[in-house]
Amino acid sequence: MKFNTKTIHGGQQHDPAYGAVMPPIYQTSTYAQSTPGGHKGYEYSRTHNPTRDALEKAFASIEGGKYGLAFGSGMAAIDTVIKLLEPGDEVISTNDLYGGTYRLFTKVYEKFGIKFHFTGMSNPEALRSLINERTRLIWVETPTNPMLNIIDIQAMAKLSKDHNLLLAVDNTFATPYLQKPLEQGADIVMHSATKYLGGHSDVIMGGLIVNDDDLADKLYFLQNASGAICGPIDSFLMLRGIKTLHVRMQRHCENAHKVARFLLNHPKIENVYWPGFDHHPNHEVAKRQMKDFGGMLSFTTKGNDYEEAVKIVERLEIFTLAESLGGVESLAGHPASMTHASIPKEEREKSGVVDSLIRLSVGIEDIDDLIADLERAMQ
Ligand code: P1T
Repeated sequence: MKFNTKTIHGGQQHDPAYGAVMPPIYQTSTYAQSTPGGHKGYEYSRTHNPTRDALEKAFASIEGGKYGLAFGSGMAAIDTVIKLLEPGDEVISTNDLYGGTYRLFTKVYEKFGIKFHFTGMSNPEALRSLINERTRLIWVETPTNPMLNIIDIQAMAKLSKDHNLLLAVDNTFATPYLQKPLEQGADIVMHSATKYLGGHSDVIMGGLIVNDDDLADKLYFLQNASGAICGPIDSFLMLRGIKTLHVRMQRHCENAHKVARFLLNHPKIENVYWPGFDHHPNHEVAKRQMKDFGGMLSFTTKGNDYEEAVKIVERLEIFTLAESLGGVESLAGHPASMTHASIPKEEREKSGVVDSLIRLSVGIEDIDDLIADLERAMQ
């Protein structure tokens, strides 16, 4: 089955009870048993729920993996991965990453004795010096949030295999429409499904997809033991969103391409970060690894002027000033004060998250309206 068919049918079957084409919303916490342990495969909805099961199969299908797990948020999914580790273990992570992930690593898990090394990953060989006998996991976000750096998944997979480490890839920005990390050697794919997978800014959800049986068992155990699952209505909405992923992504990419070119030529703009440019430092990796360049981009204004950046985002009318990304509607964000405020200024500026940085999630509206909105906001 090709990807554009998997988004609609992957892992799905018509409901055996009445033939419903969409998996019904099984809004139930528990299931009747005829005798203790005598049930029809479902005991309690933290452990399993038919609507969530359908979604988990869809997650696995679109990522080309064997097992999918759905969580109450992207952060809950990341949290579950880190719970695979023991005190004293070490993680090497991208230094340019979602502020909430940085916060979870440094403010929650360092306290439990896990050590995190944050580093640029454009040269995978340079990472070897950070690896020691306690290193367990490499955490990669690609494209990175918000600087749109591209990390070579195959090179990271080779490095992790050489040292017997797990490689986890946060595939939120790219989605499996653009890249499939498991096929490139990753062990775990993670999603903030809140974003492109859901696609309509109406659900908070996370996902994990893996191939390895033993790893899947450990993650299912943690999902049930900790309980950060998502409910049946959200599972249904997510299934509905995924059905149009390929069509939406195609238009997100087309529109972002045009917005990136418009910004590049604008006199008020200093830098535009978008992996589709020939001059982007990781353009060649992006071309090899991704089908297209995605719907996200960031830019800075001339003179790194904070006031100017704030004025621009306030003046936008079609782009909504808001946290999040990946919905059909265009959003603009100011990472330094919003999504990445939990990273100390000194740290975030090292990876380019300066005060004038604006991040755009380019939606699927008419491109002429989007460009006109940006033009007006920058006058
Ligand atoms: O918000 P949640 O579903 O819990 O997902 C967290 C998360 C994880 N990984 C990446 C790459 C993300 O971008 C996010 C959430 N990001 C935003 C809310 C944002 O505006 O960047």
